[in-house]
Amino acid sequence: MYTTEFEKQKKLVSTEDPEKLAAFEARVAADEFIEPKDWMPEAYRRTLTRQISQHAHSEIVGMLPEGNWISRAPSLRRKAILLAKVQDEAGHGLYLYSAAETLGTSRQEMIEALHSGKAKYSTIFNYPTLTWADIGAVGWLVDGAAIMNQVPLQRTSYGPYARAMVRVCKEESFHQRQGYEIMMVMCAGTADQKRMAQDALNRWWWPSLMMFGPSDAESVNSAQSAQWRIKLFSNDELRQRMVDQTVPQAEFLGLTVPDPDLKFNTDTGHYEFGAIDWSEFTNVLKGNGPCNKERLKTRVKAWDDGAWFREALVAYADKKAARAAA
Ligand code: BYC
Repeated sequence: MYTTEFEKQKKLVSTEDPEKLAAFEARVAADEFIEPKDWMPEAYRRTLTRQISQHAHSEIVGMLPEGNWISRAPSLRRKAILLAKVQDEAGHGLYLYSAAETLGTSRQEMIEALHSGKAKYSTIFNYPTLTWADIGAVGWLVDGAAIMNQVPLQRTSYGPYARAMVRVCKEESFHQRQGYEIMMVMCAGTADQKRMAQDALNRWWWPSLMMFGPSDAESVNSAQSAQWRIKLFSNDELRQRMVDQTVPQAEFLGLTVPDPDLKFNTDTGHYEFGAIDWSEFTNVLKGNGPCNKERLKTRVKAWDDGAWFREALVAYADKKAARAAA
C-alpha cells in the first residue's frame, strides 16, 4: 500500500510544468513561505490539505476525551482550567480548518470526510480517559507530543499553516504544563493517587509514542514532505526527542516508564526504547481502537444537533445583508 501511494504522488508531480516546479522548489529550499495564491504543485496542495485537515480533526475530536472530565474535575479550579484547555483545542481546530480552506477545500467537505470515516484524525484520541490522572497524563504526554511535533511546524513551508502553529504552540505549552502539574500533585499525594498516576502513564505511554506516526521506513509521505519542507523532522527523530525529554520527567515524578527495554546510552546521549506494537497502531487506524466508534458518533451527533444554530446564523446574515442592500 505504501509504495503505491508514494508512486501515485511521484506520478502527479511528474505531470507539473518543470519550470514552475523548479521555481517553486527553489523558493521552498530558500526557506520562503508559500502563500495561498502562489503557484504550487497539486501534490503539495493535496498533502497539505490532508495533513492540515487531519490536524484540525484531531483538535476537534481531541476535545472529547478531556471534555469527559469537565463535570467531574476534582475542584472548581481544576474545572476552570480544563474548560479553558478544551476551549483552546476548539480554537486550534478552527484556525486549522481556516488554514486548510485557503488550499481550496471547503470546511463542509472536510467535515463530511471526517464524519464519513474517510479522513483520519490522531489515533491517540481513540483511547478512553478512565480516571482523573488520565487528564494529567494526556496534558503531559499527548500535549507534550503535540508540541514536539508542532514547534518545527512553525517553520513549515506553507505560510497559513506555519502562522497558525505559532499561537497553537503557545497554548499547547500551557496545556502540557497543566498536565504535568496534575501529575506532580497526584504523585505527591496518597499511595492510591500515585497508583492512579502510574496506571495512567502505563496506558498512555505507548499510544503517545505512536502519535508521531509509523517508523521512517514505513512512512509513505515523509520523503516528499521533507523535500517540500512540510515536515522538517522525521517521525522517528521526533519520537526520539519525545522519549529523551519525557523519561527524566517521569523519573522526577517517581514513576516508572512501562518499557523494560528502556535504557540510557551514554555514548549517544539518547534513550534506547523497546519495540512499538505497530499492530495496535494499525488496528486503531482502521477504526478498531477502544473508542473510535464512540468518538465519531459523538461528533456526528454534535454536528446534527447544531444544524438549527448554523441555519439561524445564515438566516441572520441574510437578513442583515438584505437590510443593508435596501
Ligand atoms: N494517527 O506517511 P506518514 C493534537 C497516518 S495532536 C492517525 O508518516 P505523514 C492535540 C498518516 O496520516 C495530533 N493517522 O504520514 C493534542 C498517513 O495516512 P494518510 C494532531 C496517522 O502525514 C492535544 C499514514 O498514517 N497532530 O492536535 O507524513 C489535545 C502514514 O503516515 C498517525 C497533527 O496532526 C496518527 N498518529 O506524518 C488536542 C500534527 N500517524 O493520511 C489535540 C500534524 C500517521 O496518507 N501532522 N498517520 O492516509 C503531522 O505531523 C503528520 O501528519 C504525522 C504523520 C506525523 C501525524
